[in-house]
Amino acid sequence: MGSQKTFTMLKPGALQRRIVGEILTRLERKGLNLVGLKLMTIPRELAETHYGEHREKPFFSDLVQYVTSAPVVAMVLEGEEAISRVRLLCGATKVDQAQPGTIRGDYATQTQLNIIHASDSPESAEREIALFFDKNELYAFEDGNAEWF
Ligand code: FUP
Repeated sequence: MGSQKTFTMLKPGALQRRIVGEILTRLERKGLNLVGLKLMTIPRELAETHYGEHREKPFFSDLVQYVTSAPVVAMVLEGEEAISRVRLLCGATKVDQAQPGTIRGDYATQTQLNIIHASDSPESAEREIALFFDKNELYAFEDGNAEWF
């Protein structure tokens, strides 16, 4: 057990379908702390680097085209075992394997448009956070115990 940071991205379909709030609510309810958040259009080169492990796959160019086609919500979440917990909340990559109750299971209609990305290991989390966020865009989470809350 230990606190981890993980990179998560809501893909263009989440914005188009106006379900960003619902997905963020699920992540926050599970106790994950939001320490980085931005709306951005991903430059093609960044998308190709981010998904570099899939460069040879038949779906690579469609995937890059999709995630660069409109803004995404990029975020960094922090918490105990955040990497595996966020993956569990996301559900399986393939739409027909994503269980009901997971984000993909409840919202995704096609594997290629599966709503959300989340880092799958400590190495990918570190790499992806650095690709998408400058250090000064990340915040320390403050518990809501100060009097002005
Ligand atoms: P995940 O880590 O769950 O996002 O899964 P992958 O890294 O295997 O896949 C990255 C993205 O490629 C998926 F979100 C959608 C796309 N993909 C396809 O379009 N078809 C596939 O068969 C597998 C992945």
